[in-house]
Amino acid sequence: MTAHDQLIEEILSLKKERNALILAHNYQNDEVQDISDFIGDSFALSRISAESDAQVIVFCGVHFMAESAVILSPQKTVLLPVLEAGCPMAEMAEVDEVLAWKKRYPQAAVVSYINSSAAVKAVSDICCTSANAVNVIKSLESEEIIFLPDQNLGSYVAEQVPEKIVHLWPGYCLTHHRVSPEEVKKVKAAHPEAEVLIHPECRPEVTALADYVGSTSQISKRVSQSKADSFIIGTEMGIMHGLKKEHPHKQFFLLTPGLVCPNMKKITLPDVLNALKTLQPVISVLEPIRAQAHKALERMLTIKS
Ligand code: CIZ
Ligand code: SF4
Repeated sequence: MTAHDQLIEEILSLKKERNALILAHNYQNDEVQDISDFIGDSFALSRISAESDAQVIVFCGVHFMAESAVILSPQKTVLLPVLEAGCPMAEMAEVDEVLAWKKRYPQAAVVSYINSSAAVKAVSDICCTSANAVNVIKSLESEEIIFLPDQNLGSYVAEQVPEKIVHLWPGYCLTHHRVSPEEVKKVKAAHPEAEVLIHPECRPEVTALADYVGSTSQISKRVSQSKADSFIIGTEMGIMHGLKKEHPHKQFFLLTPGLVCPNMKKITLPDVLNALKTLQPVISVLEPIRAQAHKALERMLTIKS
């Protein structure tokens, strides 16, 4: 047995002993995805966590995702194997600034993308994911919206819902924002037959060149439903692992090698083992904030994607 096999065996046996569930985001390292019980987007994983009987959740993702799991099921022990795995975009919106914007635009409803801290969700009217953002905005009575923190998802949504005034927060995802339209044109020229699927966290001039714009879950669904044999994937490279596994006869090209989120790659198998051994680091959200953030997430649940 190799050291790697031994590590996996230890993780799986400790997982059983602890009655733990291992969840991995679509952007996680391949080997972390392979030992997980479920792979998905942040919201799907939080729901799985809330619905499961497991007492311990090992959330392999970034900080705001583990927080969302705590918001939905505070009675569980939610572990983030590497505490420093954060989302720089979520950190671009702080509560004080959000409160200042609310004062500046008193008529506006605050819509926070799930990539935000629990404290920011707590001062928002409703949350959204990249899959349901358009429907969330359409559902609001308010004509004016503060959309945070992603300016790219915000402008994509604003374009689809022109009847609303959308005040865009100036945040962005370092990984998706750096994709250029030139890179898209180049890869399209190299694979003209491939369908181009791009995440809305990319800049508007990039998504304008896509055949389909969607979240990670929507991109996976689109691949399953499409008749095309090859695809150019415009989101974080971790998603390629699941796509290739699920569709061995289809071809996938990553839009650019720069589509790597360093924070998503921080968690390794030894970190997962360590979290199971020590039951640390535990993610917690203070109670008044959790309950307020829960309202914003629950309100989102009433809207279909
Ligand atoms: O909510 C998520 O999981 C993120 C960050 C991306 C997506 O499209 O699934
Ligand atoms: Fe945050 Fe972008 Fe990494 Fe997602 S890919 S966790 S939005 S930095």
